[in-house]
Amino acid sequence: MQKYYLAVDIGASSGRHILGSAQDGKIVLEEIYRFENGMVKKNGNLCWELDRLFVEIKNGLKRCKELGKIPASMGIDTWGVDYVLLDSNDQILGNTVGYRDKRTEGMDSLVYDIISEDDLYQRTGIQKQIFNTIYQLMSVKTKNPEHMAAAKSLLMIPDYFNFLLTGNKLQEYTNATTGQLVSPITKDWDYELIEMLGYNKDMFCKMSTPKTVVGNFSDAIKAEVGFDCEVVLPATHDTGSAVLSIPANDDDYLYISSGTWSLMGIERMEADCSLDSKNANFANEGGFDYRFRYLKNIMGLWMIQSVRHELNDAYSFAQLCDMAIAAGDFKSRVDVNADCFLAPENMTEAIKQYCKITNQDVPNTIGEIAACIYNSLAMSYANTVEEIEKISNRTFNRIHIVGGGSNAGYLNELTAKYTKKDVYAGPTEATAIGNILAQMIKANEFKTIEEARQCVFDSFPITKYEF
Ligand code: LFR
Repeated sequence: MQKYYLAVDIGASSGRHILGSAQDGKIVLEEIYRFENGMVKKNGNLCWELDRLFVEIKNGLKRCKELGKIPASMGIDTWGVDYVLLDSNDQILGNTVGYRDKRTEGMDSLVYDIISEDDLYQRTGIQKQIFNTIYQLMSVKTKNPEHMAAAKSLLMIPDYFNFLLTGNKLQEYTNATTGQLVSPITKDWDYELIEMLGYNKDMFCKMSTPKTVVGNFSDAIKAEVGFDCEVVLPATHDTGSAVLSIPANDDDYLYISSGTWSLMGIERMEADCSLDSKNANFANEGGFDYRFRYLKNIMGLWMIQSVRHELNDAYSFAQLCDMAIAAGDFKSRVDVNADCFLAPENMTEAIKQYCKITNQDVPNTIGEIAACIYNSLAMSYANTVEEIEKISNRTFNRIHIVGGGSNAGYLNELTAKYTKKDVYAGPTEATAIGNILAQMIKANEFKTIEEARQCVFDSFPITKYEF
């Protein structure tokens, strides 16, 4: 009988249930369920709808049952940095605030009053992002101290869903590292740092690595979805799963995990927590088998996704690319990583405003806006390549782009052009594949990461864009 592994992969804009199986030496995927995601305004905060997302997770499980394809195991991955605090009755304290909310404004300086920015980087190796868990918790400590005092557990989002499925509370390592509270040396919570910051130390759960079994479904979930299943930890940070599925076994490449964000970097066995690395704003995120993901967050497709929404989703991404190509001569560029693009009221206006204050031509047509975004993104990739090559003191031959954004042919062409490197695009479902690979490695379908990555290479189309 065919053995299935289920990936529940929830990104910032959508979630999906994907069944994976090994057939004739290849991985075969079947998407069986998809749902929307996004942050919504609730009592003035941008929040995730975690209750609805959990209903969607169960809906997708019921779909497995309907199809008669009961997975041998399942794993959940999501974005990083966000979490819930649970009280003594395991109820969520406060709003389920998401990372684009403005509550973290000014929280960096409160953190740096306690520990200098340099020391913080040397301890954690994590890139400063104003939305990191460390700054979110400073906002809770200062604005809702009663929540921090009452909190019995802090669970990152995938860990929370795993808890709802199984009743067990574990903290998965790769997702935890995104928060800037984990030591790359001990690979555990940095309790000394946590105490210095005055955060409730007791709420942090036991650190567990990918391949750990969280548990089986609780009786209530079994009854509701109609079957039992073992819940296994993949790299629950979506980017961690995406990086596991890069179809290469040498180290002569950089990768971009391309989606709402573009995460560009390399894989490393040791963390680089030097000040040079800090000043270039790189992160050493924890990866599968303790391989570090040395990378930078680049604003990514969020900008074009936002512009598309502002046009009432009237155009497909392919159409927007075509308009950008037609406006190819438009020369204005923006710093895609500028704070003003993180959560503007209106992205189109934010881009126009940026061009205006930097004395560049203001984009007027949709094509000009799109050309400005795509070219600026590719330019940012090229700058990042330069920085990584300088810091690591070596050069890289090519770039692998994985994830949904690897479909954007025009952006891939621009990436090859600006970085002067060959680009290999695909697989598009990298995150779900990485999630499934972790489960397959756990089940001994693959002995090593290398075997698993070779199988990704053999199983999915990869398109080359020559520089
Ligand atoms: C990508 C991602 C990034 C993280 C950002 C916010 O989906 O997980 O890696 O920096 O979302 O959590």
